[in-house]
Amino acid sequence: MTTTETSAGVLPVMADVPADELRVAVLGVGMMGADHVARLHSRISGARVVAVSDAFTDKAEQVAAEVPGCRVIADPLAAIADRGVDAVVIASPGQFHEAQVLACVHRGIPVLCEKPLTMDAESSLAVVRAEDEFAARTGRRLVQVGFMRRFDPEYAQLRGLIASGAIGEPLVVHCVHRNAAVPPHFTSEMMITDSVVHEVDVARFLLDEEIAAVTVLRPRPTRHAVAGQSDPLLVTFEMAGGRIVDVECFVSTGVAYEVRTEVVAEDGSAMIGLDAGLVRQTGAPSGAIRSTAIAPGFRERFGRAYDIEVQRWVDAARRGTIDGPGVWDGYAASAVCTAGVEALRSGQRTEVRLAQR
Ligand code: ISE
Repeated sequence: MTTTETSAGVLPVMADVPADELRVAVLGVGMMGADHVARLHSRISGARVVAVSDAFTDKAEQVAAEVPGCRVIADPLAAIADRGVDAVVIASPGQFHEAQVLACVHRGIPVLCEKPLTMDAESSLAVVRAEDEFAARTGRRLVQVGFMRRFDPEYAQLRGLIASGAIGEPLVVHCVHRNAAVPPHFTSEMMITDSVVHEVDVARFLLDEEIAAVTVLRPRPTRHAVAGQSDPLLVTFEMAGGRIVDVECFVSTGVAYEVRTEVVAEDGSAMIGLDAGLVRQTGAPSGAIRSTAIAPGFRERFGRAYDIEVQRWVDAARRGTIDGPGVWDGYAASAVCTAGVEALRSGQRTEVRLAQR
């Protein structure tokens, strides 16, 4: 067997993989992981999926069969340790992230971890400390967190507009986060940790400051809410500099996938997420209407963002580093969601406790 020198040391080269191609293992091939395998296989250059791992072996085998040369490695930690793997995408359930991300850091290989980084602020901080220690020794970062909205052209444009000063100082941000439906196990807590978490990252990304406190209001629930759960929720973030971000999170609208963000600033405002592609006018039985299509789900709405995110991650990983939100962003999101769940339960304004870096 031939070998090659990489950031991780001397690795065996698989016969059918070009020497400079990043050999990726994808852990967890449910909806998101299978999507990433297909993306890496068909649309991303410079990388190849060489291994997949999933608790459901049948599913792993089915996904692997679509990618020539891809193996199934049953144990995800064995996949991370495998000398034929240069980098890892983690799309497994959140409770496994901590051990898997730490194993990547200990082996010194780049990893793209879907949110959440870990299940709570304390364990996310442990990952921050482990990667900081690696970075102090090597000067490189390894962990990128899958906040894909940062790569969406509309969010990037909105951030650029704020940074240009053209609309003046931002004061208030309004966020709408609506899903057509969620599975029956989806609780109000998950609305914070799974859905609002994206708005946490958006607020920090657009305004470039931390969130200091969270308040959660429970309006009258829709009759379509998962039994016993509060849906919609109204969440406010008080930013460290005094700006306010409000989020309407409504996950059983029965309509489609709607994610909008409006920044209200001193000299104007700007909004994204209108799905205003083709505007159609038709005569309908009850009168003429003007309509546009709405993305049915997050994979359609953010498909381009995922492609850009993964291509940039691959390009950076081939240099042994990352190019996107890192461990601190993952930790800050965990800390805000911890405060958010507390605020949901208590009905009280809850301060976010961030550690020193
Ligand atoms: C899901 O996990 C996502 O990440 C979607 O972007 C979000 O809209 C949805 O509410 C979450 O459940």
